Order: sequence, then structure tokens, then C-alpha cells
Amino acid sequence: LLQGGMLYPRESRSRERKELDGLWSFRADFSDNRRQGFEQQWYRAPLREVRALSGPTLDMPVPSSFNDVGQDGRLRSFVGWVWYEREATLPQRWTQDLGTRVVLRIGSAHYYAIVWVNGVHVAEHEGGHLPFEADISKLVQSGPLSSCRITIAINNTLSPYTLPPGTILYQTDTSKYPKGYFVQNTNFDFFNYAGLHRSVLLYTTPISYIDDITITTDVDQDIGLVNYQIFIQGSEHFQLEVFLLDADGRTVAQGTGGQGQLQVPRAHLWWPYLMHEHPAYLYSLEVRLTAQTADGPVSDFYTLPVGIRTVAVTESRFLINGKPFYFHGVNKHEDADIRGKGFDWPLLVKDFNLLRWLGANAFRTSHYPYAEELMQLCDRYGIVVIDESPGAGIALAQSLSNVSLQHHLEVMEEMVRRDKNHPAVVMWSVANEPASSLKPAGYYFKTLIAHTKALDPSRPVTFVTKSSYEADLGVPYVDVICVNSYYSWYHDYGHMEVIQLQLATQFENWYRTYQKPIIQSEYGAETIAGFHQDPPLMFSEEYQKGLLEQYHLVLDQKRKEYVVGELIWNFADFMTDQSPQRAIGNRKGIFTRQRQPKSAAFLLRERYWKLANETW
Ligand code: BDP
Repeated sequence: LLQGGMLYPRESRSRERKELDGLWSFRADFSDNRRQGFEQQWYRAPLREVRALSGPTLDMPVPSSFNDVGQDGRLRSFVGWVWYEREATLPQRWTQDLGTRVVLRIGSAHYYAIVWVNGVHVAEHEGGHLPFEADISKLVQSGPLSSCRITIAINNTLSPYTLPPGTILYQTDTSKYPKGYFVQNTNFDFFNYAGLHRSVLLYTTPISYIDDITITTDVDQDIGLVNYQIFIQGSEHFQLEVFLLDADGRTVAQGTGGQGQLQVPRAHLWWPYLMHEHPAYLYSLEVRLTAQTADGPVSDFYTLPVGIRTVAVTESRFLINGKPFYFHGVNKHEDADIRGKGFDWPLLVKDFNLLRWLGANAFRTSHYPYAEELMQLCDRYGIVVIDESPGAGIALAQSLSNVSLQHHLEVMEEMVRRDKNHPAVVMWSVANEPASSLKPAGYYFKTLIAHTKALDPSRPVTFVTKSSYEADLGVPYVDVICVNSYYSWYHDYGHMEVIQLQLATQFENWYRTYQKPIIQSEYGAETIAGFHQDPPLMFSEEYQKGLLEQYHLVLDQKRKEYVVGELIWNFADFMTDQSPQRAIGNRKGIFTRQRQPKSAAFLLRERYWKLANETW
């Protein structure tokens, strides 16, 4: 199991943070073996001072994908190592006070990253969607320097053993391909954007500090129960006090010690958006640590938002606070013009405004964990999240091997560790559309789901399937069945008249076999905004609308029985690899990539508000 916590870096009386967003020096390693950066040790001296075959350094914004900010097509499709570097100036109190712990935190580096500070290797991490850290106190406190040089080498290559997996295809026929020619293939369609996608930052804690907090909540009559468990590093002798404050800052419960239960009479529950007059009520848990060290007492303070709510699954319902919850929402991507998968505040707020305009109460983080700032907004707005791992496109038997499984288990540990305290997260999804009818899938998903449940017994677990109900070897282990289907798009294209029969049969087969609640976790149609055809033809706005309407007729019958949700594919158009099926990206968005509505957005808006009013 993973050691240590990964609390979101928040400022407090004892903690400071410093974002390193902005322009970094950047160079892609275009050398033949793509290893010149290591051979010349680009981390040893400032990047701009090392003369390299790859040419001068570029200015690269962070956070952002590197692919779409330049005019060089080779960089857009680059596969291999890229190098980022910048200097950070540190306040004297960080570099001179040995009681201060200085931590470098990288929110997301896609895919494999190696980090040096002043030329010294400090961290290495696999996986592009989850944060990692290095304690750099010793390095920045060892000399007279008030600045440090941070170098991050990132490799975006995907193999059958990475998550998501991919394959590198070498072409050796020199009559058709130049020497050394290769391409990166994947079994998912979204573009494999790479770079520093989220903030890189420095933060401080005292040397004895609050390392991790785990909250679970329950409700007994009108009493909210908040169970807490706190881990401390850097001291054996300490006192812990915890205070639960309501939204007005009044203390409503308090306790002491590393674990315990707080009781909140007449608790305000955390309700999803549109399910209650006061959705998303958040308390704050203030943790105060006083540790005894050789140099005297040390205090640390950390405050965590807490939502009190319960989640449960029956044979046919998904319950939040004991009430049936129907997911009416979207699947998203982290994706936008120019910045690719780079975190962007205006985009984040725009997307939430669109979700609320739509009357969406939920989304799935298809197909990887999203930025922490977005999860925090879900907590605050009451948008329910199915939190999905980067297990997208596990298509080959190799990717269901023990090597892959071990890595997938670790990714679930990192993901649960990061997101466990978000009330908005109501379910984990361990994968999207894996080859779950291949023989090794049974053991793979049994182990993966059991592990995830052991890490977090408080939430249901699922994965998203597109296999047939008869052949799927993973679904026996899920709590909720999530099914993707593209009737009259990838099958029987152009024939919307078959949707009702096929969709009803799909639901009935799954339910008869498993008696578990079902979510239609994807459905949709490629639509080019501004294309109009009546009678509807594929790719027109009318076809997308017509297809959704057919789905809705069946969903309206089955949601009275055991269907507990519908998530459109997709919230917005997004970039894909180039292919003859895609006209500059996947166009199944109900919004364009620039977040303007297609006709289907208005249809869904009417539907979602109607559904919301029904559940009141
Ligand atoms: C589904 C995948 C999704 C794709 C979608 C599509 O889960 O990631 O983007 O197909 O082809 O099967 O539009």
C-alpha cells in the first residue's frame, strides 16, 4: 500500500503555497534515440545553456499541453521525452528556518515524469492524471541560495502496461516508411495530449505535520456522524484537536485524538444539485496539531471541507441520503482549444455554468481523474461525480496481465487517496470499455474491484462495459452496471427506428441476468454544429436530436424500474487522434469545443429540468 497522504495544498496559519504557473523553458528531444537529454544531462545546467540537436529552448506555458500552442507540426504529434525547466525564488523564511518543510508538488505530468531540483533527482512518477510530491527542504536549505532550478522530463509514450495503455508500432518496410518510423496507437479516441497539465507548486508545512485525513460520514435520524482518522508525520508525541464548523463558522462539534466520531444534531446534509432547496451544504473540519519536538512545540493547522451524506445501492436504486437518485448528466473530457488538457479557470467556470444551465446533476470523469479544483467545485455546487480511473482502452490481453494489474491497483490507491474526502464523489469507476470478455478479465476485475472496495468501503464501484451481458467477465463484481451503446450510430447507422427495440432489449438482458441498477453511461451521435438535414441524416443536428429522443423514450420506461441514470456522450466536442471517422475531433458534443450549444443541448436542457422537478 501507498505510504503517506496527498492532501490538497491549502494555506493556513502554519502553511504557505507558491504557484509556479507561467512560462517555463522547454525543449523536446528530437534526437534519433530520443535520449540526448539524458546523455547530455540536461538537468545539470540551465536548459538554455546546453546546446542540443533539438535546437533552442521554447517558452512553454504551464499549465497546458505542449501540443497545440506552437506552429510546429512535429511538436504536436511528438512522442518521447520533453524537458521543462524554471527557476523559483524562495522566501528566506523557507530556506533558513530548519523547522520548515518545503514540498514540491506536481498536479499532473503526462505520462511518465522525472524531476530534478538543482540537478539532484528528487522524484519519479508514472501516470498522467494524479499528483505527486517531493520533500525538497534539505536541498533548498543546504546553501546560501535563495532560488532553485526545477527540471522535469516527461515522456508521453504509452505501452500495453501503462494506464491508459497503448502500443508503439514500428514500421520496418523501408520501401514504404523512412528508417526508424513508428507511430503511437491507442484503443481510445481522445488525443494523447501531454505536458504539465496542472499547476506545479511549492508549499510548506512545519516539520511535524498533518499528513493525511480520512473522513466518512453517516446519518442516524437527524444526527450527522462524521468519522475522522488523521495521520501525523514527524513526531511521536503530539495532541490533535478537531473542530467541525458549520457554514456560518460556528463550532458544532469537536473532538481530540487521531481518530473518532463527531456527532452533529440536526445536521444539514450534503444534497445533490436540484434535489433539495439547500444543496451541497459543506461543513469545515479544522484540524489542529501540537507536536513536541526536540526544539520545542510545533503547531500545524489544516482545514478540510466536509459534506455529510450517505450513499447506498439496492437491487434497483441508487440512494443518496436514503432517497432514490437519478443521474441526469454528461460525460466530459479535460479538453479545449490551444491548451489541450491544461487546467484553465475560465474554462472550468464556464463548464459549471453550462452544467447548471442544462440542469445536469452529475458527470463521469471520463476517462481519467480530473483536476482537484474541479472536484472541489463539484462539492460546492452539488454536482455528483462518478470518478473514473485512467483505465481507458484496456483492449489487449497483455494489458490484463499481472504486471498491468499491479499498476492499476496502485493507480486506484493514488486516486482514492486523492479523492476520498469529496462528498460529490459517489462511485468509483475503475475502467472504461475494457476487453472484459477476454479470459483474464475475470480475475483482473475481481481483484481490482475488491482492492478498491478495501481502500474505500464507503462507496460503490463499477466499470463501464460495452461487452455483451452473456460474455462479460467483470460485471459480476460491480455494484452498478454502466453500459455504453451507440445504436443507430456505430450499428445500424442511419436507422433510428431500431433504437427502441435494441435499447429495451439491452436493459432487460442485463437486469434479468444481474438484478443490479443500470446506468446508460454513454450514448450519442457525431454532429457537426451548423449541419442541418430534415428528414435527419447522420452528422446533422437533427439526427443527434432524433437519436437522443429515441433513447429517452426507453429510458423513461426503464427508469421507473431499475435504470438509475443517463449520461450523454459527450458534454463538448473534443480532440482525437486523426482518423477517417473524425472531422477534426470527436463531434458528439452537445456543445461545440468552444462551448456553444447545438440543438441537442436545448433538448437535453428541457429534459433534465423536467427530471429534476420530478424527483423533488
Ligand atoms: C465510446 C468510448 C468513448 C468514445 C466514443 C465514441 O467510450 O471514449 O469517444 O465511443 O466513439 O466507445 O464517440
